[in-house]
Amino acid sequence: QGKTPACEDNEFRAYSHSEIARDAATIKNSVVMHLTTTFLRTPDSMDSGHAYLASAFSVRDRLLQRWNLTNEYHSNIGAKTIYYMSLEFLVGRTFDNALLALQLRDEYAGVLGDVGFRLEDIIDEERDAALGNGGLGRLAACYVDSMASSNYPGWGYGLRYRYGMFQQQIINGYQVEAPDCWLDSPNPWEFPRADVTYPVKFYGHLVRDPEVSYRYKWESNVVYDAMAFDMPVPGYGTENVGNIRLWSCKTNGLFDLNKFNAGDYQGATGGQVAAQILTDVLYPNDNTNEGKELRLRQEFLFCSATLQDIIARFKKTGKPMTQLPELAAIQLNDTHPTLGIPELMRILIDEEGLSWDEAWDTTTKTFAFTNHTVLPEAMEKWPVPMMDKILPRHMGIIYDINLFFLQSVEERFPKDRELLRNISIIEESNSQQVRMAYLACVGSHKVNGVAAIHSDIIKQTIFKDFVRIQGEDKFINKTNGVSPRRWVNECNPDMSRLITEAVGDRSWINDLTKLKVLESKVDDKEFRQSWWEAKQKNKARLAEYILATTGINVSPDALFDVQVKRIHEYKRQLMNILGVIYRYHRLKQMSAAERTKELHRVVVFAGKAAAGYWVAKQVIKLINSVAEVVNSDEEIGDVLKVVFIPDYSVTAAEYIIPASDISQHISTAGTEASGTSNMKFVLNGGIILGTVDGANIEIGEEVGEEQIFFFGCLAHEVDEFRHYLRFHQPKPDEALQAAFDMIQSNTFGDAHIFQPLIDAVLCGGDVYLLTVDFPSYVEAHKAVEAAYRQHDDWVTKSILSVSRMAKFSSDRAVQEYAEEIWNIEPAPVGKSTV
Ligand code: OX2
Repeated sequence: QGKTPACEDNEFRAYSHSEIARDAATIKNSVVMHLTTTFLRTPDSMDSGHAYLASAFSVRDRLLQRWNLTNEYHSNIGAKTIYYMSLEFLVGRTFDNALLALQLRDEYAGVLGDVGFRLEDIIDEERDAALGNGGLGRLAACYVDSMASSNYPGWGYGLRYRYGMFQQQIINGYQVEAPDCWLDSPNPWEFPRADVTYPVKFYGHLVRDPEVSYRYKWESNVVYDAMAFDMPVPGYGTENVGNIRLWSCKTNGLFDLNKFNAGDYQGATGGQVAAQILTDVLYPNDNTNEGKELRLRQEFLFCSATLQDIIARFKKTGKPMTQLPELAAIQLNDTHPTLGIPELMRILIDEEGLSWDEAWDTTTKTFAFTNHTVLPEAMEKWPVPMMDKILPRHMGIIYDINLFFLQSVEERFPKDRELLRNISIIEESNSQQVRMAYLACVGSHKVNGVAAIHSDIIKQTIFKDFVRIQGEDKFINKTNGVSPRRWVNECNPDMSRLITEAVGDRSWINDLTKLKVLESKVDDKEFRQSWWEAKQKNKARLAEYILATTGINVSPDALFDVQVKRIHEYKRQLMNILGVIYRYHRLKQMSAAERTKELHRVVVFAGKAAAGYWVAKQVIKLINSVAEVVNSDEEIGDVLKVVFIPDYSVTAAEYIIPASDISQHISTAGTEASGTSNMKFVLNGGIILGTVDGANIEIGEEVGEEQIFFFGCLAHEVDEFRHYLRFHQPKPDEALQAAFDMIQSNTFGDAHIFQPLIDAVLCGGDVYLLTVDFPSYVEAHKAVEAAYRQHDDWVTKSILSVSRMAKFSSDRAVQEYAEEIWNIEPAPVGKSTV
């Protein structure tokens, strides 16, 4: 490789620093240039797919300039950087987001309009980057968005899955999974970095250092190369552009020419297949841990490449390794990247020659850990024999971390064997298991939950003993937030325009405290009318989307009642559909005259079930079966419609959320750590019907209790109810019994299919407390209906809610992390562009 000469050519430099050109002629020129030279098309043969690609590449050129400058600037000033490690980034689309960030949307709409395309149609050509399951992955995407927009030097690190979240088809009412081949067409939003590649070892054996007993050489000939792909993260209102670095396994060098020459064609590619599978698929599990060996190998490939990269960058500063925490903070997004802790220890001790104590001090000062769940089925544990086979060096390091930790505890709490057993990183079960949450906790200087109630619960449950040992201060709360860029400005243009008018400028997009001024508009007749119309327009847009995706016609004049999220027993979509069935039952009992007085309602569901989660898939079938019967019941007509929108995604959410009147967040109290769509719905002028759980509670505190419909038992009551129901037959109230009866009389098809769902409630201990909460759930729906009929009061609730939602911006959340955990400061590369 040639050396890099200092750049003395000022024209070169000047170009790389030039302003973004905004005039139509330059934009047109660059779109045509990409159309003809990048895609070998002519303007006459341009379809909307190529119009998208050519425009996206043209926008990308403009973004790249800023991207380069940002990276150059941050490394020049030696800025401390936050590395957000996450196995999931649920980014969605980038084109519109980039246009808005660069404030080029009107310009591109004009240029495309001149050649007969609507910008909305062009935007629709982009495929989602769906490298995540749900809230956890979308949170990671919102946080890198906030880092970029708030000028924090920050990178996301993740895996570049060849197949993202599966595509959900609904066939005969059942979910059917199809692969998500999102990379089939060119992806303008990623940059292959062939020169950024690291070897990652697996298996092998250890050779002890003759001089230092805890230092080893790890030898193995199973080595894979992880190569970086960078995705730009456009900052809004700033010239900063952030980065998500995703690793992909390289396969080219693994082709076995000797086997090929000997005619063994399958054998020749065997090594490639083994490598490729490492970054082929996202495990489609939300809040569950499958304990699959391939998943462990994915996690390690990710952690090893990331840590090597962070260290390579740090070493360029020439500083001693013990100063790493002064320049790098690493946040673990749940336990999935926890192997980063032993991997950093290995690099520092075995390769950099640090002592154990120096390495441990450096590691714990660098890492911090976010916990996102208390569900036992989600807790990552790896069998010791599996870990020992695949990662022998890391298993040894984990044993030592545990040993020193337990020794330090024993000094303070002598002879408390039970305490030692409870906090040990190694669980002494039938086959020993590594408890990843404990490893993450011990190896980090801060541990946080994602909403106030959740942060309290983890201190009282899984980390109770750790709080006692390591002190209260280590365990903190960081309530989640969502990006106002994507979740208001991008997805709800009409409401955004109204807010901009009320605020006087667009500054609210980077500062949600500005929403306060809406409160002064609450009595302004014209404003209220426009507010209502914006919602109606969004509902009409969703009605079109529903028609296109399901063939069902719904009226925007009905109340839109929405529950969209992963299908999970704890989220209780079953309770929702049972409520719908009860409503249907009541409507059927009424006279036609009585029915005309009923409020019209469209109940919208969407969400994916993990492919192996049978109960969740039966719930989808039940929803679709109910929809089929209700929607074709002529007596019922528009009074009740039930819709299951297939293939829920970030893009689908951008249509659905702004159109909701009421949205349901109805998890059994204490089970939903935070929830983030609840924030998005309220920020878009919708009202919540929810349990006293997760971030619902804090939303209620902010918007005021008039603006939210709570029901159900409280988190501290749950254990007692569950205990009671384990030994006593659950007693459904009349309403719930009516719903069960309707299912059991084959109203929605063969009742046998659904009997297991009923049995889980009546014979399985009703773990999610449907029988306990159903009566208050039905009451809460009545209250919603009465409130919606008071049209004026409803608009007031909607405006007041939005005006009080500042807390739930991811900008606030990221700022708190930056100040209280990462100790980093904003470093704007240029001037503000708002
Ligand atoms: C989710 C949680 O279930 C959800 O409550 C939370 O809002 C989100 O993470 C972001 O914090 N997998 N997904 C989650 O946790 C796990 C584990």
